[in-house]
Amino acid sequence: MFESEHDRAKYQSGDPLKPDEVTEEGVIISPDTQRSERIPPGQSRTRKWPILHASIVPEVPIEKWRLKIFGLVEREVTLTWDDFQALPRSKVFADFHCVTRWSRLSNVWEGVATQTLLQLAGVQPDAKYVLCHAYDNGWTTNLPLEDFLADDALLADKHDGLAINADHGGPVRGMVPRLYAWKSAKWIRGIELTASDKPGYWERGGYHNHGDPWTEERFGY
Ligand SMILES: Nc1nc2c(c(=O)[nH]1)N[C@H]1C(S)=C(S)[C@@H](COP(=O)(O)O)O[C@H]1N2
Ligand SMILES: [Mo]
Repeated sequence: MFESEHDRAKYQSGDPLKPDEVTEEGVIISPDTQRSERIPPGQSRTRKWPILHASIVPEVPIEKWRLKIFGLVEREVTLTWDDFQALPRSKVFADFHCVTRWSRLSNVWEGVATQTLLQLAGVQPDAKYVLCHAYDNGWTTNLPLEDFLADDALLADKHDGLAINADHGGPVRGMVPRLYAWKSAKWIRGIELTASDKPGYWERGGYHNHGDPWTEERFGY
């Protein structure tokens, strides 16, 4: 039933952990996990962790990994792996909803809050949108700055206590739990702040520009 040790480790055999069962101090609880019905309309729970992406799995060695924060910032910032690891850490308990109709509940993501990263660079007043750039052939996704800066949004290097592997976007992936999963860039390498909205890879391909799973913003505008 399992193709790899990773699949076995990530399989959820029991009921999903409830937000009030998270006992660890300081974990941010994504508010959508506190809804009486946690699974958005048209979705169903997966116990596995499916792997989904548009093209390749880029191999990004930690020594070569860089994160650039640019565009409408006060100071352009380029972080190395060591720089990223030295930042204050954030831990988030959240559900994860893919527009192809699976939802993986009760994930614990660990990394650096998007708020922390944008404080480093400073946000210019006319910045309103974010375009996330990834290592897989220039893949991008766009979202409003406000959604990117949600309290439960982060750049994660760990999932449920283990390093995020290359298939799932390691060394570092974006995680914006309140939007459909394509807004969470795997293999993230750049955060670009812009004044006007620039549609990303799947947004140009017909996916919804915003992607709220609760109102089924799946396709089109
Ligand atoms: N860089 C990049 N990020 C991406 C994608 C992609 O193709 N490239 N696919 C998105 C989609 S559609 C989903 S459902 C999730 C899947 O994440 P997972 O493979 O870890 O489950 O990654 C998202 N982030
Ligand atoms: Mo997806």
